[in-house]
Amino acid sequence: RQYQHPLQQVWPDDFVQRYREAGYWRGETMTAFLREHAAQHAGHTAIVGYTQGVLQRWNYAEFWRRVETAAAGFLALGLAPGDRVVVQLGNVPEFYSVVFGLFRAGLVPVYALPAHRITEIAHFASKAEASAYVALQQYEGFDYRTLARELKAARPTLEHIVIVAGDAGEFTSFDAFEPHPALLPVQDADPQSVAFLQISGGSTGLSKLIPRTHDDYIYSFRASNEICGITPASVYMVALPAAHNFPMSSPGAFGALYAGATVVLSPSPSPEAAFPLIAQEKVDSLGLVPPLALLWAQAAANTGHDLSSLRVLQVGGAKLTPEAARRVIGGLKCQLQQVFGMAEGLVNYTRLDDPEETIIETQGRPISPADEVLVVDDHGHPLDSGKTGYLLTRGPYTIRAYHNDDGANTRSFTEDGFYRTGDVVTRTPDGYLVVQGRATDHINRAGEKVSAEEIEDQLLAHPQVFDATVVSIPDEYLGERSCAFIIPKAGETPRSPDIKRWMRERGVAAFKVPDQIVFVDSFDTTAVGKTSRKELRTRLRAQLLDQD
Ligand code: J2J
Repeated sequence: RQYQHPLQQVWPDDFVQRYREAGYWRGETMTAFLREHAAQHAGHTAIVGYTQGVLQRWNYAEFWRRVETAAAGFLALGLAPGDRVVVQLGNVPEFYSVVFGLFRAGLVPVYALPAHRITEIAHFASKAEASAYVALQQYEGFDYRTLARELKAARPTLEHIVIVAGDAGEFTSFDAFEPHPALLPVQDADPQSVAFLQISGGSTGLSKLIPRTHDDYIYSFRASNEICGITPASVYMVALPAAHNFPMSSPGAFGALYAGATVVLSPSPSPEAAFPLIAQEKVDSLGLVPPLALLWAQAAANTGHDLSSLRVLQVGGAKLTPEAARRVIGGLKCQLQQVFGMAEGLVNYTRLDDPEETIIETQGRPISPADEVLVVDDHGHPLDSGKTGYLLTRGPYTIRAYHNDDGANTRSFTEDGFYRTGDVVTRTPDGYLVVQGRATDHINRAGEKVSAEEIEDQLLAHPQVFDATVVSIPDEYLGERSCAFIIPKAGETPRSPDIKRWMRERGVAAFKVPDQIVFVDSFDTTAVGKTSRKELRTRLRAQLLDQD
């Protein structure tokens, strides 16, 4: 196979040439544009956000100074260019000084979410063969030094643990990093090398790692800026978790920083946290998942905060139904933009000047003329527009392989390099996509994707569980929620709160704990052995919905 060097780009040579010649890949790096902004408009505000309750405001010069200090600090620990570093930070300005510091040092961040716990973090550390872990001392009431200790015990080869803000305890303190200009690399990274590893929604089993290169990722947010109207005067809010691909790159904080605009971090996506910041900083664009957009539309109707600076509200991560789209438009008096994207690459947007019907009824069209989109049937044969099928894609910012995962690569990519998105879509004659559902069994819980298989595996480890099948069911607020059907072992009568608590205590992200548990004697009376898990999930889901 061609994926010998997992940290190098894996597009075949003819595609590399094509994407360069077309000007999509320009040989830019994640650090060059920041350095330039620091020189050209040093005093312009780059980042505003809270660290442990204290509001910080960094201009581009200050931000760049912090990036260089971070870079030198990581290198002074003995980390070497190319080393992977698991980063678990919340919506704090340091999220950006850490990750850009890692880019500046030629180190490769692996983005974890604040909700992840030891099970997920240990998995990322192994898959990435990480040398270091960076976390906040505490965030949303959780002390990450506890997790760091468990990680150290589970992964003795992980050498460095760096704690940001607060008492680092026995670990290295990020706040104590000092500038060492002599340690910094003279040259920026190779634009075609992997800049970071993003995590997949995990449609089957554990999350996979997504290698994104400087060239491909920069193209995706540079082009997004144009589509979303981001200029140096823009003020973009990160309301979803900063590590998510959506608020990072569509156009996200990275797009905003590339444009030389201002990024405002909301400590939480709730209207109570975000509305005062929108009013104070005159935020003009941001992205939300559908349940939050609906909540915001409701809250906006009777808020005392001035939201008139809002120009564009982007909604994505899960399907926004036409009815919900109308409610969002009615509640928030700004332009709605639907975004259908994925951390693996392809992002679709409705355009700001599209007719309202397109904005309400579709999930947009691809960023790039070079995005190849196929809608295929069960046998992989391409279908005409108007027909519903599986979405396959390939293009200048869609990966060709996961990092260090041959099994997933065989399943998830076609022979000719198309990524199997797992989404079921219809394409309109003018190239817009309407998401109809998906082929893979995951629960899209308010934009957080949880693999049914991963939860089932967790549940099977419980001493009272004989078998478990997890399905998604519609939820008024979350869009979908998870329901676990459990067959207890003979003679056992487990209780659902105990199982949920047991799962949390095992150290998995809270959003993976089943929302609902139904105990059953058996899954079916007929031919269980011959039924696939997938069919079983479909059947159990239907039975449950019938009862309602
Ligand atoms: C239906 N399903 C959607 C939408 C994503 C921008 C926006 C979102 C993501 C993201 C992202 C959807 N309607 N509007 O990375 O840059 C579901 C699909 C898709 C999966 C990807 C971005 N928008 N989805 O959500 O990697 O099933 O990325 O394949 O988290 O979310 O999830 P994720």
